[in-house]
Amino acid sequence: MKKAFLLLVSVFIIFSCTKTEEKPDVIVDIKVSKNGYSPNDITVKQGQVVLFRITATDEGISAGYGSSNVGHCFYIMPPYDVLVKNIKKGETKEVKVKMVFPGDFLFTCPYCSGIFPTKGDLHVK
Ligand SMILES: [Cu+2]
Repeated sequence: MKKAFLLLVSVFIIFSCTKTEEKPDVIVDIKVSKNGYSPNDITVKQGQVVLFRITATDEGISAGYGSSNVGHCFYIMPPYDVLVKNIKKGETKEVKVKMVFPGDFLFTCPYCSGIFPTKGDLHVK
């Protein structure tokens, strides 16, 4: 029983997102609008805790489509699988991520990346 619990906990740690409450090593400020992310090419070091602060400078595509899909998102694709959603115009949202996986990753806005160039590259070296 205890073993099963420990296994469950480790599986949770491995597959849960890489969000953390640790102190950030660096802060990355990003703006997002229908023109995309700025910057859209970000390099951080593996092992660092990065505080991403994402500010939306326009309303995104979903204005008027109901309250659940408003604003822009900041989604780092798996294995990071970190999603900050509903960043409204003028609003800044934060997320702290421990950069445990090396490699090149995409970040995107699931709401509007099909229409606008809201995509970026995240390099973890
Ligand atoms: Cu968007």
